[in-house]
Amino acid sequence: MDDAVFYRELPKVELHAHLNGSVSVQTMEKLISQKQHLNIDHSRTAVGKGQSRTLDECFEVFRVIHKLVDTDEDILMVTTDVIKEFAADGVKYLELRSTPREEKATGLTKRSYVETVIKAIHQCKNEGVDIDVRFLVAIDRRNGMEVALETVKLAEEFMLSSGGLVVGIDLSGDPTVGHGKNFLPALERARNSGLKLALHLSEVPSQQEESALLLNLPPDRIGHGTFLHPEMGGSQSLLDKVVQNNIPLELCLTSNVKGQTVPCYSQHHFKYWYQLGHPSVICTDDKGVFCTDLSQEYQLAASTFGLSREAVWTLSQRAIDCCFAEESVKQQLRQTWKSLRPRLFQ
Ligand code: 6MZ
Repeated sequence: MDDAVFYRELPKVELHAHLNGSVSVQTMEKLISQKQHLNIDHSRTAVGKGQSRTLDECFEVFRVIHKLVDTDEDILMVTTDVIKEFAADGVKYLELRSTPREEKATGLTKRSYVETVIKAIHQCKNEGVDIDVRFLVAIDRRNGMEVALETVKLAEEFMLSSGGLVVGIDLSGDPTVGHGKNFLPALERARNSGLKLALHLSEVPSQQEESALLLNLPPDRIGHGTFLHPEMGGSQSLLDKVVQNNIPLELCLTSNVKGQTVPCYSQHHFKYWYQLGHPSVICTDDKGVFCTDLSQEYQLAASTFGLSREAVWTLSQRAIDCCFAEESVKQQLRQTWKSLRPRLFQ
């Protein structure tokens, strides 16, 4: 079996995917042609092969995408397209995250935003798309603590009314804006009400103080964590907190290299955590913006760090342990992995 087939057929778990960052070129084309008056071309919605941007410039890309995705119909289309694309890439379990937005001009509200994402998940399930999907409601740090609290309340409601589809909270957005301590009350409330916490931590340097505070919660998973460990300017005490609490890391190779927070693939912190034997999950972050998919990310990790197919298999299988869905779902996924294995290793 050649590599491309192996990595696509490999059953995978995707735990760190921002909805609007995951919109593919094909879906973007539909949006651009529906909204020609916005005069947006593709070069502003993605970072192509061999290109890179500063993290700051990446956040400009999201602002452009948000202009294109501003109605309930758009949310429904991008969510169903993204789910189907992950499924076609061999992803069996997906946790999507997205920041509820309101757009006065189109009638989009934060509530209808979440409802529409949930509707899309149901639609895909009813159509028989072979993937299990959960939703994390995202807090954009740019919007401050009051909005964060509102977001948590909305997530609590939907956790109860969505039949277990809303499973947690994500803290994301431009890491250079605001201080994590402002979000502690909202995050504590979320945790106490049973929502899981996936927090972007130390995506940029010099955030030790913020990371230490947020690690005390502690989060259930860490996004990026690029500068947590001592070799990257973090500290032993941060490392100890992550290791002692066994907090899985969501690691996104292409995103970090294209977003210029990691100088090159071989220096990606995946190597550090993987060698430590710490739970490390390969993810895409923004497959649309960074022009990648999860199969490519696994292949990239394997070729960069010399992982055998057996090691790659174990890596994808261990990601199941880090899902926020209930134990019965994880058991089903383990069964799926078991049944697919012979085909990959015949
Ligand atoms: C931090 C990121 C991110 O929520 O509109 N987002 N936050 N670091 C990153 N690294 C590149 N990539 C994406 O998806 C887009 C939003 O996800 C967050 C940002 O808040 C961005 O606006 P949604 O679906």
